[in-house]
Amino acid sequence: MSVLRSARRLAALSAAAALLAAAHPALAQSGSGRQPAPKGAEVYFHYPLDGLRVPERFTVRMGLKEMGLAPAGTEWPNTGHHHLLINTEPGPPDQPIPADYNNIHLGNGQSEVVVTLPKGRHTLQLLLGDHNHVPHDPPVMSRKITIYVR
Ligand SMILES: [Cu+2]
Repeated sequence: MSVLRSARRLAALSAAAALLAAAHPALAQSGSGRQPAPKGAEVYFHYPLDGLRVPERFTVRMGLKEMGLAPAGTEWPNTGHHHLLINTEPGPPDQPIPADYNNIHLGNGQSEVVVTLPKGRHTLQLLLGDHNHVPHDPPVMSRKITIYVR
């Protein structure tokens, strides 16, 4: 997808989210300024699992309980999109998750992503973000796993 098309799509999604928020005041953010996470919400790895040896190119598969996936920019209760944190720590929970080589946004609502990593030890962690890429309250986050690329 071209950058322009992406920008147009984002603008359209943001406009849709604004309309939804206007039509449904209950969708407004919680007192913390962050979207509330429902009780029992959990994000986890289907693959790889902690301690696994993997090839340089592999697919990370994610699971989510008690919440749904939505594209970034779509404000809808109890939804979010996945972020894969590679060899990094989560930032402050009230700040948007950065977008860089260590923080992969699955902004179309995907539940899997192909990654290529150099040989050696790496850590992976999942963190759900809301329509604005901000973690929920409390954050919906997996534990950090270690994998070995061979
Ligand atoms: Cu994001």
